[in-house]
Amino acid sequence: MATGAIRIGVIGCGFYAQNHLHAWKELAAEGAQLAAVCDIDAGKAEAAGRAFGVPSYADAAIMFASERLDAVDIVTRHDTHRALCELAIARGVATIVQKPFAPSWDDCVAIVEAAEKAGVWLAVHENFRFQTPMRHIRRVIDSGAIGTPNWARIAFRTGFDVYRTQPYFYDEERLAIADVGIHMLDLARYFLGEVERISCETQRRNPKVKAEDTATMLLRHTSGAVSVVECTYEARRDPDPFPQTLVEIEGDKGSIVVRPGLRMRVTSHGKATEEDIGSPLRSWTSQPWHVAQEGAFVACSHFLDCLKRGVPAETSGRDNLRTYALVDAAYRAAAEHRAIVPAQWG
Ligand code: 89Y
Repeated sequence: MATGAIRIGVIGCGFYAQNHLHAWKELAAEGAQLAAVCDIDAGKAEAAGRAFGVPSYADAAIMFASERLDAVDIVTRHDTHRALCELAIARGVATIVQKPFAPSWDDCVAIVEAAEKAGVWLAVHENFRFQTPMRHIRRVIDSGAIGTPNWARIAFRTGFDVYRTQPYFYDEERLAIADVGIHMLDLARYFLGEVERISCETQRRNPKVKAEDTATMLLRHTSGAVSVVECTYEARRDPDPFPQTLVEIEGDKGSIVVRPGLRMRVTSHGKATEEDIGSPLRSWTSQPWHVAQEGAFVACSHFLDCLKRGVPAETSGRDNLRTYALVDAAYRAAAEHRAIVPAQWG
């Protein structure tokens, strides 16, 4: 890839994109250069352009024609992802796209195929696995302290008003699994490996919401491990851990238990230790969102490092198809009342 700074255009300047914009700005020290911003809402684009001192556009095609970009970070709603990815790929611009990858499996596959055919680097901004607490857990697994992981529970249970900042949630055709369950399923892969089959029960506990707001999933991993993967926006808990993911993993030599407040207790060969694995606050992050915001920062930092080294991202388009297949399989499992084998590609 480029030898100088990596010039990045951000498409989408809404609520979540602010985290990406701050991340790229902070990563200037590592060789990222936020070069331009774009949003179909010209007001949002101009505000971001002013705040971050870069040119702004209301049309992505014009941004591509006017700017020399090494990479684009697409932080729009998923129904726009395929067209925007195809636009970037056709211009040979390395592409990062926010999760969920696209509205359908066929769209995701088409994007991956287009990128591979054109030889364009493609990554999905699937960020929960990049959160500091999740990286800590993975380090403990890799250290061998709990032996071979054979059971896990991965849970995102909150009653935090996510509808205030993401009001489109009310009308989504697919909600809890597609929005946040996708992160939990990606973490299940990250901690326990690939999945052989999945079953799922969904609930709609909030009558104002069109789709499911709660899902309870059961996964059999190819290693033989089993995981229970849960997500809900309708838990009434005190403390409410939003947006923390709580994890329990058992192995043949010990266990890892992460409780609200992100305290991790590791039992290894009969001896228990405890540590704080909370995310640090950055100058632009704030409680309680900092856990998720910092995950977005670490993800961007990972993508930058991969772009500089010319290697695929951990969450490349090809890799993310496996997470997306689990999302699709979970919806099918819930609809058909049976365990489903996730689709495979390539
Ligand atoms: O959209 C979701 C995500 O990806 O992280 C947290 C969130 O904003 C609400 O659950």
